[in-house]
Amino acid sequence: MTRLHNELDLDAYWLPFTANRAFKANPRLIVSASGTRCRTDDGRELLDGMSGLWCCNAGHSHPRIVEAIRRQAAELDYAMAFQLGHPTAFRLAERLAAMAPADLNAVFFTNSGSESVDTALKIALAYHHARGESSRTRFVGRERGYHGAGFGGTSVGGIGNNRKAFGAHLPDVVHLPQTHDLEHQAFSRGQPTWGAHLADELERIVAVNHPSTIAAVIVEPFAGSAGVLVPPVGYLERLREITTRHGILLIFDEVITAFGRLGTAFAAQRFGTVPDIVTVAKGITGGAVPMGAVLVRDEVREAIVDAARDPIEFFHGYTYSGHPLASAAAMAALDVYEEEGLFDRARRLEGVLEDALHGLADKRNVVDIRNIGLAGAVELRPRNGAPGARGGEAFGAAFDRGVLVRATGDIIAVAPPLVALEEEVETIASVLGGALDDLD
Ligand code: PXG
Repeated sequence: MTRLHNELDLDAYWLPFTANRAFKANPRLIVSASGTRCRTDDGRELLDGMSGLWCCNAGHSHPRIVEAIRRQAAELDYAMAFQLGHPTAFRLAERLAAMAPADLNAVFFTNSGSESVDTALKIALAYHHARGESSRTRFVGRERGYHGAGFGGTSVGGIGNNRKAFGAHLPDVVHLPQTHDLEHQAFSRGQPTWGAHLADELERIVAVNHPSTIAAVIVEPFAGSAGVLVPPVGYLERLREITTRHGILLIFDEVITAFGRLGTAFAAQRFGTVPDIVTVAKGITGGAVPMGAVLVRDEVREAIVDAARDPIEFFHGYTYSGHPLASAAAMAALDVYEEEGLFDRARRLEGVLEDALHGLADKRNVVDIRNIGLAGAVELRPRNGAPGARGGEAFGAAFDRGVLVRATGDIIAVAPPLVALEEEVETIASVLGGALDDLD
């Protein structure tokens, strides 16, 4: 079969977060997908070990979601988003609020994780402003955190490569230390027992800067992009305790962790820790239509709304906030999660993934394996003088053997769709193991 890309001019499309020159020399194209499988332009079938990119939690092109989008597109493609609404967005907001823990009852819609993060940061600033604490403008992020590609998210993010070309970013950001430690945590199953004390660094940051300057702390419950860095037992609880004590808002960036990745609707439920603001995207629609949302506790919204002198209480939003197609896709995705019991299923598959991944411990160059929920990572020793090369080659070798994983430097991440069969979860790990055997 001729490869589709032979007929394509690859020049104009500038791919995101991609080695464009290498890609265009050896393009990999997906032309269709269904359930846990994707098909390439040269007719090969791949098992999707990454749920798209942490988003297709219900598998690809779930008929229920496809039909909901189709019907919504025919009925109402778009309704003005400012000073006007449409029913599906209200239903979705109500449903998300009901799924969320505690009083995370206000839902602000966006179109991506990056927009959710920027929105959450602005809500935090507006909250303190409304309460007469305008000096609280500083944000605390974390080393190796990823919060999207907006200026806000890049600023609180802790990945040097994502920041180096873009100047000063938000002026007032401090970073907590990251939580992963090979010496104390290597080959942990689930949450490592060592490391809760790393949250105490927040006390030092608060003391040095004074609480009255700090608006919010933002962390991913587990860091996804950096390679599945699992929070130590007690760590998130301690962040909650310190932030509460100092009047600082706690934001959980749940773009990856919400909608079943951890066997619960939100990581906040899995870890028994309720933040003030939660950002989501990705799995909210099962990846079928772009959408994000920010869930906000009653007190935070009320402070902003009650203090407003303008009729418009919060000067922020997007043309496509609560877009009808996205809202319809999200309602259908939530139906699928519920009716197919996918969050419980993720919980059941967690042990299967854990055993399968940790079975790779003796493979060459493996320095760590870690997992939580339906996510895991295998960390490889970097090749001398060529960091990231081994990870990239592992991705390529797994692809050639029929499984999609994700390489971030020398860390291989996997996050199977929640609909995956036990055998498929095992296949993802065994194929990755075979790929590792291919590498020097
Ligand atoms: N926050 C978190 C925690 C994320 O993981 C974003 C925000 C930004 O979302 P958008 O929708 O704007 O991309 C993300 C995105 C990877 C990978 O390789 C992870 C993401 C995106 C692309 C690749 O792990 N997460």
